[in-house]
Parts: sequence; structure tokens; C-alpha cells
Amino acid sequence: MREHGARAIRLVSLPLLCFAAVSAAPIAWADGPQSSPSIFAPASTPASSIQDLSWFVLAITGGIFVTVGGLLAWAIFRYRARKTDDDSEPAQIYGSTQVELAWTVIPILIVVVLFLTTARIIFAIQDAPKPQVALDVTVVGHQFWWEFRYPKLGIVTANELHVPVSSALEPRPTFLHLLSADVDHSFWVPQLAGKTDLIPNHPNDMWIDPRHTGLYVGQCAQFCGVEHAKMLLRVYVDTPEEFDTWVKQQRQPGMQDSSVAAGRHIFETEACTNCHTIAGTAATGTFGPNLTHLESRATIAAGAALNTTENLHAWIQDPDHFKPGALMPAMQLSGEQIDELVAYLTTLH
Ligand code: HEC
Ligand SMILES: [Cu+2]
Repeated sequence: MREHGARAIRLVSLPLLCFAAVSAAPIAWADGPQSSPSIFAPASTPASSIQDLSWFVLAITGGIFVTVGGLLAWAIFRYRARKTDDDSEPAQIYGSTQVELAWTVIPILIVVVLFLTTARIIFAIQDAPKPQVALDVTVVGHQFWWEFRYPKLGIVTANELHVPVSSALEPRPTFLHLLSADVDHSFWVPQLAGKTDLIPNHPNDMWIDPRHTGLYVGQCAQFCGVEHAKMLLRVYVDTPEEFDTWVKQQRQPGMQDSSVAAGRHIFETEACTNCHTIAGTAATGTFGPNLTHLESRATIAAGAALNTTENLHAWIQDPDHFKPGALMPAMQLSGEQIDELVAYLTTLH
């Protein structure tokens, strides 16, 4: 299933990665303590392979740096200008086959070793066989949020991906099929795998096999428009039981609570239905996130804000409040209408 060619896994050089990992950390992750998006704490096979490779490359390039820097420092010190120097030209030496061979052959060998190790790891990740038990998820990048579809489970959700833990005894990797609805995006959860781009009309694939339960954060790693920086990712790695419970709940149609009928009516008669789906209602839009189980998510607007009543209110009143340039319009509703809408939305467990 994995085709070669214009694949977009990129093994960025370590200094860049360090910088990215450090600079990504303080961004407004919407809530308290959780794993940091660090490439130095891999929790999944592709991420570990990339980390091992990075250390290997760093060791070799570090060795080159120390050798060349050391020789340079030694030469500068040893042959520094002295008062006793006369102004005569030093001896001019031309052509030494041995020296020239050495500085041609050694770098070539180093490059070959780096190339082969890198290629081996790229192919090991790309060609990993897909076991029967693997979970399939289709990821669609949108300006500026993530859509997650579980085709075999009939689930559609947004921004917060749930996957089962994949232990050594019971491996259960998740295979991600990456698509884009508009422009280039890049799926990057540093602890789980390298970056892979979501390119319009060019599906890519990647996989993760998280070994520990917990929350892993990441973000879109390809500039995709004004709100690119607020296109955050949350991957919840669940125990098999938690995952089954989550699946059961996500497969239910939207809650029908008669006490919030007024809010539901507003939702169904305003343009909300053009862009949002709530299973079991007339709303079948797909331009925006599926709201059927909005309350099962901790955040809204791709991690830009916590999913609280106040934030939902502020969001519907004016999405630009959290995300200037977000592609949901301010619908010019009255405060009362928004209160009723929010009362309805908060029943969507
Ligand atoms: C023109 C299409 C459009 C219309 C109309 C629209 N929305 Fe949205 N909505 C979006 C998009 C796009 C997003 C995602 C924005 C982002 O995260 O960048 C969104 C996000 C949301 C979210 C956050 C969901 C999440 O999980 O992050 C809520 C809640 C929401 N909309 C409610 C509404 C309500 C209520 C209405 C009607 C009053 C409405 N929307 C009308 C496009 C629309
Ligand atoms: Cu993006």
C-alpha cells in the first residue's frame, strides 16, 4: 500500500529540530501539565528511529567539528605571527597525492555511511508491514483544523485524535492516510513520528505505534495560512478499554435533549448547518469540524481555546477573538441566541 516517490517524510537536521522543539513548547497549549512536544522523548517506533539516527549523525558530525576545529585552533596558535618573524614567504608546497586522496576519500566514506543509515531508516519506516489489527485513520488538513475519519468505525471527529496504545505484547499500530482539503499542511507530533505533509491530490501515509498511554501534543508544521500557528494537534493514546468506550460513544448520534430545543432550532435555522455536521440532525456540512460529540473534546478551534461555556460563547460571537483569520464567520447573533446555542452545544457529549 505504501508507494514510493514524492514522499514527504523529512529528517530535518538536528539543530533545526532542537530549535523547533524548544520554540514549539511555550505556545498556548490550552491546558495544564502534559507531555511536551519533544523529539528527545520518543514514545513510538518511527520517533525512536529518528532519534537514534539523529544521535548517530550528531556523533559523526560532532567528531568532524571537533577534529577540524581543533586542528584549526592548533594551526592558528602554533603559526601565529611573532615579533621575530621576517617578512619572507613561507615554503610553498604543491601537490601531495596522499593528502589529496585522504581528504577526498574520507569525506566520501562519511557521506556514504550517513546516506546509507538514513536511507535504511526511511525505508524501514515507510515499508513497515501493516498488521491486520492496525487501526486506520484518514486525516484531512483544513485551514486551520484537523479532521479525523475512522472509515471502518464510521467515526468523524476533529482536532483530537484517539488511538489505542500499542504494547510490545499486543502491537496495535495506527496507520494514518493523509489528505488535504485546501493547501499543504504537515502532521507533526514529535514524540510519535517525523513530519509528513498533507498535500492536495497527493495522499501520503504514515504510522505510529505509541507505547505509553497519555496525551501527546503536536502541530501543523507547514505554513498554511494566517492561523497556521493555531493549528494544534492532540493525540490521546488510550488503553484498549478506554478506546473501545470512546468508539462506542462516538458512534452514537447527537444527543437530543428537549430542554435545549431552542438552541437546536437556532443551530438548524442559521447557516451553522452549511458548515457543520451533527449526526441525527439536518446539519450535514463538512466545511467545519463535526460537532456531534463536541463535548468529548477538551479544546475547540484546534487547540486555540479550552472547551468551556464562556469560550464557546466568545467563539460563536466572534471566532476572530481566538483565531483572527479563522474561516468561520461571526454570525451576528444576539447574546441571548448565543446563550441558547451554547446550551445546546454543551449537551453534545
Ligand atoms: C462558513 C462556514 C461556517 C459556518 C456558517 C459556521 N461555522 Fe463553525 N466553524 C467553521 C470552521 C471552518 C471552524 C474551524 C475553525 C478553526 O478551528 O480554525 C468552525 C468551528 C466551530 C466550532 C469549534 C469546533 C471545534 O471542535 O473546534 C464550533 C463550536 C462552531 N464552529 C459552531 C458554529 C455555530 C454554532 C455556527 C452557527 C451559528 C457555526 N459554527 C457556523 C465554519 C463555520
Ligand atoms: Cu496547517
